[in-house]
Amino acid sequence: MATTPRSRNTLTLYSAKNCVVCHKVRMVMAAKGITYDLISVDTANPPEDLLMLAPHYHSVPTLVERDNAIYISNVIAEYLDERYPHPALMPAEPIFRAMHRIAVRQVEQDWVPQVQAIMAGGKNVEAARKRLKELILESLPFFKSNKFFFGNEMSLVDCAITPIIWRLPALGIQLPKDAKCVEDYGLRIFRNPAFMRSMTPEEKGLRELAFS
Ligand SMILES: N[C@@H](CCC(=O)N[C@@H](CS)C(=O)NCC(=O)O)C(=O)O
Repeated sequence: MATTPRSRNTLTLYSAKNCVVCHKVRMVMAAKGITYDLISVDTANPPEDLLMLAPHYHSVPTLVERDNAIYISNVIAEYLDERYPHPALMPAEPIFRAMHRIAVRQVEQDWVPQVQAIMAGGKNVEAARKRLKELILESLPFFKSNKFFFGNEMSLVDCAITPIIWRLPALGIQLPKDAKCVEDYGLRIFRNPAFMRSMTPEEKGLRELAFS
């Protein structure tokens, strides 16, 4: 994953040091064992090459493969799942694929803005904490009944959700005792070496791991 001038990797990922959507893409790459060059971006001061590669949408994550820049985290995640099919992170059946896409979209539209509002600080933090907690608690049946969010196989939905669960203590969110299944779900994935590989040093520092 190291960036070196002599790297033979064909993929480069522009990514921020602590960002749930970048973390989602790094999780997909780690789950599939994809090697790539990582360029750490300060989003307040994006590098010139990122501005040139994705002039209309110079956000992170942005994936570059040869001369092509691919952006929007969900587009990157699905691209990687098609380009590197093993292990598959989407089911084969169209109806289940649609269900996965809905869940990933809900995390992006409802959960991620709360995380970003908490990280931004200011007067909206408490409302964002309350809303994120509600959203997680509304999903308890999924955390409770399966090894992963949608069954026994890890999917893109888990890659979207787990970076948020990892950050809960750092975001100042404590779930009630009857939501222990959420932490148990997280621990099942956190214990996987691929999850550790998906994180930047800054993200690793967001939580003290207490594996039981
Ligand atoms: N919908 C985009 C959102 C990505 C996003 O919010 N990225 C933030 C960093 S966490 C960013 O790059 N902000 C700076 C900018 O948009 O110029 C995606 O899923 O990729």
